[in-house]
Amino acid sequence: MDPSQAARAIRGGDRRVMARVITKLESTLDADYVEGQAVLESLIAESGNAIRVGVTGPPGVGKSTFIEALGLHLVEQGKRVAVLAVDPSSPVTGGSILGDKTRMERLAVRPEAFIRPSPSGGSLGGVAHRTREVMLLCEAAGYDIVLIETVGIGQSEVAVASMVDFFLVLLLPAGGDELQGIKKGVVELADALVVNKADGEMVSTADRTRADYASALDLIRALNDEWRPRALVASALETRGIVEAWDAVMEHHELMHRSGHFDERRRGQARAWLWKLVDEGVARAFREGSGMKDAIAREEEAVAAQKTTPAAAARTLLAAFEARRR
Ligand SMILES: Nc1nc2c(ncn2[C@@H]2O[C@H](COP(=O)(O)OP(=O)(O)OP(=O)(O)O)[C@@H](O)[C@H]2O)c(=O)[nH]1
Ligand SMILES: [Mg+2]
Repeated sequence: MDPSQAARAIRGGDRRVMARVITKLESTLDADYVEGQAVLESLIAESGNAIRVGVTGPPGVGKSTFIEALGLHLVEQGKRVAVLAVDPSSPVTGGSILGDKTRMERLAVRPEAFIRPSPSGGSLGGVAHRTREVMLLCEAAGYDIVLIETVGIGQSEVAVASMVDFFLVLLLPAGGDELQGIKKGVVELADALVVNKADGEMVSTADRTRADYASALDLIRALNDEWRPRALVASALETRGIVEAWDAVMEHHELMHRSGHFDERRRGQARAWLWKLVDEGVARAFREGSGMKDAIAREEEAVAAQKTTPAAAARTLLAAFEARRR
């Protein structure tokens, strides 16, 4: 694959080439990955123009249904929408956590939409990293909005929050005033909480739940003073509350642009990503360096047997690493 030719095709909206490059970026073969990177590098200047929205929430809350309804709303507005997923493999089953049930069939048939499931296998770090690169590719291909689905357990929502402009957390209507199934940390990341499945018998429960979350949000200091995270209700199934949720995204977007926080957040995210890659590279070089494996085994054993302190062992290993680099 010639990188500049592939880049041209992607700019021109060639989805077949795009899918091929994404497969390369997701490949565990170094040679393929490098090829994919070469294409991404020639497109990087054209990335960054989409509005990036993360959607998280517990399994089955309706993330895919919500994203499909939102995506359809956006394509009706003449927007081009890319949908990506960050799905860490389950440590228990080894399989993916996000259900395969919803394939967003109505959105998938729209030529204005591009839907890409999560890269399979690999660590969360690896999966999130690939999704980030695919997002940039989608932007260079002219998609106006990138929606990223991730399941609201473990660290995946933190990974997604660190790559989007707006982080939307879906929740279920809860009985009484219990704020069930949500960790404080996730609420702190949220730019909006949406109580989904506000339909049928659940309408009034959903309204109450929304009010409870709204008061909970009042107690948590906003990330910055300009934006106060919203609590909303929706029925993804009946396509209600979708427009209101999108209005919140747009309002947030305009506010962030006016204040300069938009660029600040993006620059901070890009810098953090750079350092994550550097840290990973250094850690790999450290562990795989010649002679390091034996030294590491030795020091690990010494620490386990309380023959040395972890600090002293770390010093020894770092000195060994330094020495072999000179
Ligand atoms: N009543 C009702 N059901 C809904 C709503 N949104 C989604 N559902 C249903 O809830 C089930 C799960 O929906 P999904 O969209 O697959 O949920 P998800 O959060 O993407 O699920 P995972 O990806 O498996 O975590 C499906 O049977 C949907 O039809 C809603 O607003 N109201
Ligand atoms: Mg889903």
